Amino acid sequence: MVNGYFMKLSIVLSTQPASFQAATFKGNLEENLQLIASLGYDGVELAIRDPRLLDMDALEKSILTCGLSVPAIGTGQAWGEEGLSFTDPEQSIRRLAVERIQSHLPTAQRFGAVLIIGLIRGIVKPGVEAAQAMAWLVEALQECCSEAIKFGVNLALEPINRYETTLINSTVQGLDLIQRVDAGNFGLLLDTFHMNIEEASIESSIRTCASHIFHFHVADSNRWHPGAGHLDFTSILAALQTTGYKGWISGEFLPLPDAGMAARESIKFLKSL
Ligand code: LER
Ligand code: MN
Repeated sequence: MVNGYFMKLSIVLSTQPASFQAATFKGNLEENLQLIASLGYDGVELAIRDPRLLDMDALEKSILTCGLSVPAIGTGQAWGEEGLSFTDPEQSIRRLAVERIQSHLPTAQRFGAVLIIGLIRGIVKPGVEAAQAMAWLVEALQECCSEAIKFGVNLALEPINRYETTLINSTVQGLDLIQRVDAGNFGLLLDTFHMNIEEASIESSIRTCASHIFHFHVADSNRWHPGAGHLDFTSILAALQTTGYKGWISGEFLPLPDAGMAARESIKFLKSL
């Protein structure tokens, strides 16, 4: 049984044009913010490629005017659109990736948002040893975490399925990475779409990650909105609740049949549980 009061619901909105398909909202920012608020969401998760390209004061004003919070900031577009990563064999690209993550810290601080480390971690590129990629990853994360502490910001690494990256696919690998990075402001972002591919049991993995869960993405098995596939969200959210999770449940799913309909169906479904 899920206690509805534990759910603070947000949804992903891209602040800039992006090729990533599961950024639920793209396009006209003001219209999207108003629609998201009118559907009953409490917050909006911002996907930001490069914070230097945004007028943050104007963005904050628009968000606050709609009565929305910003629980998390997604950073993966710097990989998707620009190829930046913590594990590129080119030292200069690894440096740009670390600097890009650090450039998000004032924004994360301003909104009290978790900073997401998704695909910007990169992949094990051809010719690179897996152990070397892991060493670069740990080093980059340690550097970002120690800078983030100064801003009071937490970082959340998202285990991502094997078809999108070769680095950190599962919660077991994520927990191992937490040990290696050894920083109090470093945790995990769990995403039900990726978990459905990689975990033997979504519920028991959630229970194992427990207090290391800093943020939570929901999409159904087909990456449509919750309720459109075969995941058991009553059971998944009950498992999350037993960990004492006080964070947000953020919709990151395909904008199908369109973003508004998907967002509407998702919140209706989640609130019905
Ligand atoms: C981002 O949150 C995500 O889930 C990944 O699939 C990005 O490709
Ligand atoms: Mn995700």
